[in-house]
Amino acid sequence: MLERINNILAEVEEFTAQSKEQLEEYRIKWLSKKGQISELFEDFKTVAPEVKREMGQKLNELRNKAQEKINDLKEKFEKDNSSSAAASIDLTLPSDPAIQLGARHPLSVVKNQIIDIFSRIGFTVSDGREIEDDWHNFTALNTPENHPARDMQDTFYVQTNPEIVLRTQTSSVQVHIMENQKPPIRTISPGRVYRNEAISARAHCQFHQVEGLYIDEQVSFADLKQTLQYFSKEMFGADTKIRMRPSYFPFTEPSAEVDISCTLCKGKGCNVCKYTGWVEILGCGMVDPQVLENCGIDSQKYKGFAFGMGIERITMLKYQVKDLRLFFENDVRFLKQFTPAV
Ligand code: 2U9
Repeated sequence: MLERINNILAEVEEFTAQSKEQLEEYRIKWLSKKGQISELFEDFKTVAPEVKREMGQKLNELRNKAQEKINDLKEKFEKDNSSSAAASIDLTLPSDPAIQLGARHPLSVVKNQIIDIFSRIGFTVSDGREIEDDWHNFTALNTPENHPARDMQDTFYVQTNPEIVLRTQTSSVQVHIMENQKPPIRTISPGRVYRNEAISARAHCQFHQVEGLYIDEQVSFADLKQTLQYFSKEMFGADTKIRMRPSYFPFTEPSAEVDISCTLCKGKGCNVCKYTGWVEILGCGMVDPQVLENCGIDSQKYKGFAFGMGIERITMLKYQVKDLRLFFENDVRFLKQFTPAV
């Protein structure tokens, strides 16, 4: 038996396979259930007790060496295969013309422009959740239950739970910030919001907002006006004028709506501005002291301004898009028109 073991061992040590098929042939020959080594293990059962130990060690050594050899050669074949496949790829060839590049979505393009403009004057960007509780979406923002302002935005409730909503405004993100950070706070929150509205060219049940918030010891309405004037000129061109009209929001007092001089007719009057020379772009105001208190900020010490705009609205104005639904269809022929210069 020892002689048979030594013969196979010598064969294993010398063996090099020329092909995967040959390797498989030898694996079967040595290690399969009916292979030579398995046969030796069968015979081992009848070996005399005094040589059993030595023979057992030899047999195990043979089986391990054969298995190792098979594994090594198998690995070598796999490596050769993949490197020869890699070598056959010509990286200098032009790519398949049938594969078309997509395009950045216009809402992302404009969102990034807005972020860029506000970053330059020290605003950070805050993200938050789209499923929000009643406190952060409404109550902290001075809109308690039965407040008439809740009628202004029809809300999607999650699983008929009146406490959990799809956020109707990204100011909810800033409530979290105010609860967790000490002023000064200077941040914008871009993101998707939801309102239960019928879909048309001018309304959708989901859209995107950027809300801004600045809280510090001495923040005035003049700071708000300057900030929005800077934004409007950066976004729509240096000759853009702004005007503010008094308005009402539950979370700001005083509140205003901001118009810019019509980007198309430069204020002369056209059908985009309905012959008024002005188009509305956003809402804003001084943060109501009650909102500061709701979020744990001393309203005697700190003041703040806030503003909010719809990204779709800004994009439609900037690029003369006439139908809101185009933003949600993802037709690449539409999307490709907005790819920013790199
Ligand atoms: C906090 C407190 C107050 C954000 C503001 C507006 C005015 C506003 C609308 C514009 C068009 C939303 O997309 S829209 O429908 N927003 O008019 N938003 S002031 O006020 C805040 C924000 C955060 C803590």
